[in-house]
Amino acid sequence: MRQQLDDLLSAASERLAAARNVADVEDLRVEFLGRKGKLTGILKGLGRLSPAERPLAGKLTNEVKETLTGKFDEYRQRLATASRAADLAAGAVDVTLPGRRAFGGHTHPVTTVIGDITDIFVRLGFAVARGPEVELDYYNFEALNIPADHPARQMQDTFYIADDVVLRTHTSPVQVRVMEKQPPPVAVIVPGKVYRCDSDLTHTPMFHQVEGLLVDDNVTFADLKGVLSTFLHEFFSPEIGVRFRPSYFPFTEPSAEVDIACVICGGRGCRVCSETGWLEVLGCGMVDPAVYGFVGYDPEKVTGFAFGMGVERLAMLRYGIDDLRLFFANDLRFLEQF
Ligand code: 2NM
Repeated sequence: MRQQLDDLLSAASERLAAARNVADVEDLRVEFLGRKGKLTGILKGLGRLSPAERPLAGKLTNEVKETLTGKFDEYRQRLATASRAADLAAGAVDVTLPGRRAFGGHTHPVTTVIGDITDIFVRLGFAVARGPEVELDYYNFEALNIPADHPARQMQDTFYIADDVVLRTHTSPVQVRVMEKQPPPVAVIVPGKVYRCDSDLTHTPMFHQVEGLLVDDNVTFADLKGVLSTFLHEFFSPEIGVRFRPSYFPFTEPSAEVDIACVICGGRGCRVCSETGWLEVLGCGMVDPAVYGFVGYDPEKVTGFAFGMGVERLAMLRYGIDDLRLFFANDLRFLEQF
């Protein structure tokens, strides 16, 4: 009996030492201490002993049972702790590993150029005005002295929303709205999206403009030339050549277009400037007195100049971009260069 119990104890100890996890320990507990287990088998044999032997044998059996129960508890505890430590180690973060670079956004070059243009005019004393992109025919055309039979009104240039509602084809209607609301003096620039029913290599149906307007008493064409030359020298370079050419717009008289010396060839002539040495960058003029009539200004008392420029065109010249469509393709390989 004693030998049996000693064998059982050493067998259980040996097997426990080889247990790899809590489940192994539980299997062994069932095998040794369970209702059909090995110790129960020995206990059942107690009945065959003489009444004199029984008390000691019972005591020994109970001692072994307690010893084993304690050992099982100890191993269960130890393996559970080890398993938890292994889980934690497996899921641990190595704070010494190099980090993954966060994806950073970029300002779109068109946005950058609008900001730069705006900054220059704000420093010259202009305020920034904005207005609706869906505009009444009256503000987009009528009040700008563009009569109903003017070619710019044609369906092929203008997106019509209704008979008298259009997507604005320029930001000038905002200047009209500003003049309607406030008496002179006025000095505003209007950056924003404009829309024309036009799409090819050099035209997109939506593009960006910055237009400007300055009205006061005694504003002259010399003021126009001074402000716009200053702007171009700040935007491109203080050395760049600038020239004014007579032109025509329905809302200005006289009107002019402004060229800068070609940014590619410096004026000698190349493919970009069509061998002329010059690049057109602005339209401008003295506001036609007819426009003042629409907004309630007295053309006998005030004069002013206005101008407009295409943002994508200026961005192309500044950054040496030869394809307008790159601005709208949203290809990160292009955008990340700015
Ligand atoms: C241009 C060229 C010339 C212009 C005129 C006006 C307004 F509202 F005052 F009449 N706003 N913008 C203007 C004048 C725009 O863009 C090429």
